[in-house]
Amino acid sequence: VPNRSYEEQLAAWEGWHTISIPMKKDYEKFVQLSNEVAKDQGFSDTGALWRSGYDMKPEDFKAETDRLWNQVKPLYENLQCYTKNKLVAKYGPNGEVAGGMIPAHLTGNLWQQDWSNLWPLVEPYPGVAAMDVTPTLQKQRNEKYTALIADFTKKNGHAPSPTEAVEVGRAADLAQAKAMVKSAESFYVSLGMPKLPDSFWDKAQFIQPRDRDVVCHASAWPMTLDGDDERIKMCIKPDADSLETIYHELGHIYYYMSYKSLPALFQNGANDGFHEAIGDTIVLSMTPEYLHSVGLVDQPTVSKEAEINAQMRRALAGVAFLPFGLMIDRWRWGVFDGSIKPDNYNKAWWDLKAKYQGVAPVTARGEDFFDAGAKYHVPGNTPYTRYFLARILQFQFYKSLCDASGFKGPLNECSF
Ligand code: X8Z
Ligand code: ZN
Repeated sequence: VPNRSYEEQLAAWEGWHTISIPMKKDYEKFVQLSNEVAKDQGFSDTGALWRSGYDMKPEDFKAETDRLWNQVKPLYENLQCYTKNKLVAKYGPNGEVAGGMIPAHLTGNLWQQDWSNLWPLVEPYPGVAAMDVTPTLQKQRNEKYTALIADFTKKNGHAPSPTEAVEVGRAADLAQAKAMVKSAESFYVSLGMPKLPDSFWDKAQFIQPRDRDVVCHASAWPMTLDGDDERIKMCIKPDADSLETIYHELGHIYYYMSYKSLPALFQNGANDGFHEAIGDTIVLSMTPEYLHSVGLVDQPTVSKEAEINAQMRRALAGVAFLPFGLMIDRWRWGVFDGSIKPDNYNKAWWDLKAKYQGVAPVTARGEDFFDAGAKYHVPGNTPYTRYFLARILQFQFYKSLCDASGFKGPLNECSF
């Protein structure tokens, strides 16, 4: 059950944002060094280098992202306003910040990039067609645990001690994580893709290790240029979020596997947005009917209300993300080209959050904080506009795949 306490969510949000305070000085230095490298390569700064990978001039790419954003902005504004009203219904006047902003700590996500956790607050027709796969995934994990405990007891002639039970718990976590990856793999295989190589199952990191600190942010890696060694690195949990991320990561893996016979120069996405969009395209095919067919949700009720529920659920992940996907690099492009200076890092960050996302902090966030650094991709230095593009491309890919599969009917009902 998600914690909806205003105060506890605020404490969690503020607590996480202390992580990046010490990064600010290093980040300033990093920006200088990175720009030197970009200049050596003939670009005005790192942002221009990042914008150069789209078969158009860097300035034209900026204009293209504006064009795309203006097309989807009305949809986002409706979602933002509807959600804000629901937060006001739940929290009273504390549910909004002056100017119709959503309080940054109340979206069920530390960065306000995915609002899926707000589902119970915003569900248009409560109780119509259960779409949350988390309870089923947790039940599956617990069933594995019970079975492994029984095995242990049978084999050892006694029930496990508390320490042994922890081991059994980890075995159950790992088995459940692999089962979730298997089910995603079977979707790709059903589309005619190959199975994942054996080494994937031996070498990937599926759950958080206990003996060392790791970066849990999910990623996918081609370990060689021509071999059979693709891996994901995740800390999978039995929930809906992890399941979608698995599909996302396997999108990268299948892209790697598909182009590994090509010369190294061609071993990349058409652009980085394509790479991010493959798995997300597949996720769109996880319709209520599909989820039901693989036993993850009860019988879907087919009705107008159920359909609207399903679309709202999709919007909380996809539409809510759009301005976030854009503002991260609006900030970094400004940082790299010098229009945003270190003594203005945090103000510029929150100005962009307000402008694009309509979210605001409820406590002062002065320049002693470095809130951008609390988002993985900033210190990790992964460009972010790719995810904005992917949120557009995934629908175009999805439509093409639905057309190619011969589907006729409303697009949202298509599972290719
Ligand atoms: O970073 C990721 C993937 C790895 S490429 C897990 N994503 C973005 C994020 O988490 O911020 C996927 C959606 C957006
Ligand atoms: Zn990705």
